[in-house]
Amino acid sequence: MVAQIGSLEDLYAAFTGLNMEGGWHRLRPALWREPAANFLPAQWRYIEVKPILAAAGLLIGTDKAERRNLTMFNPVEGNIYPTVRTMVAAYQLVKPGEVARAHRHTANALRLILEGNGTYTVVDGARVEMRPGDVLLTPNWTWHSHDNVGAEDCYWMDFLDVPLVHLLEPMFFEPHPDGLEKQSVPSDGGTLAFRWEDTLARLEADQGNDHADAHASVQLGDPALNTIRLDMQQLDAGRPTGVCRTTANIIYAVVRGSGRTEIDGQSIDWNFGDTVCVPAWRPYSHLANEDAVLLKVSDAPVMDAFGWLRTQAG
Ligand code: 1HN
Repeated sequence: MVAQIGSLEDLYAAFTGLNMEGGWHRLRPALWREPAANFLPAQWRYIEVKPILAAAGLLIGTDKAERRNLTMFNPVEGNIYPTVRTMVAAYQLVKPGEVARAHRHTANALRLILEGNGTYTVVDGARVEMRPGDVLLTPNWTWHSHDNVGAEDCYWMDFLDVPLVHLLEPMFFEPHPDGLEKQSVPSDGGTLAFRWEDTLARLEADQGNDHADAHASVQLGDPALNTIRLDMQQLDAGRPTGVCRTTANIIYAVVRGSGRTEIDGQSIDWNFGDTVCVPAWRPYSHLANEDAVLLKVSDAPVMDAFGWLRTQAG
């Protein structure tokens, strides 16, 4: 057989049907000098999403929807799920009297509460109140359900590493056999809860410190989850940040205030509750037009674990 391959033409013809290719003449190279732009800078406005989620609240009950949420998919061609390569962001509504049943999955998750009091999340039997500005973690394989015993609609944002789990394949998911955990004990959430008032106090204490992409910045957890790093960041009105880029993929949530983020030549104006994504290696800078707080959700721990975290600050 080998004896018959006497020319390059023969050689390439010999690959046919064998699922192999010569490393020297790929259609698309396997290696390139620096991260290529693929996922797009993008934004979702809470003011547009909220009425649609409210409508879903009238049309779909938590009896029918395991979770009543809207997931944000990046507009890059061919994509139908991730917000950035490794993470997905969603908006969720739980109305008074409703329960989002208990389940667990290998994907790590966290929530940022936007509006509404009187909702509790139960994480591995710990019943934790969720209040606006709070960040609550549900790590890999922890049971979690959410129930609204108050009088207000509760809106929040979810962030999960589901797309990373899709890429690496270790997906397991299990609905709770009883629908809800039978026993739960009231809890302040311990290391799974970051309270808004505590975060604000920490930001206040960080005033005057310089950060590449914020005027004050505190990390929630260290890191919050094995795959996700969280930083709550303050931007002072009228003071632009420097231009940064990082191999980490970032999703921002607007917790307070309004402003504009420049991402790789694109301007994105944002307000309370908006989602803004900054895919890997895109240069970005922020300028708040009123004092603002952003939650920065990134996959930096994944990059860091493998020696791939590179960050440039200008
Ligand atoms: C999920 O399990 C929750 O438990 C929220 O509240 C959002 C988005 C994608 C996949 C699973 C939750 C989710 C999710």
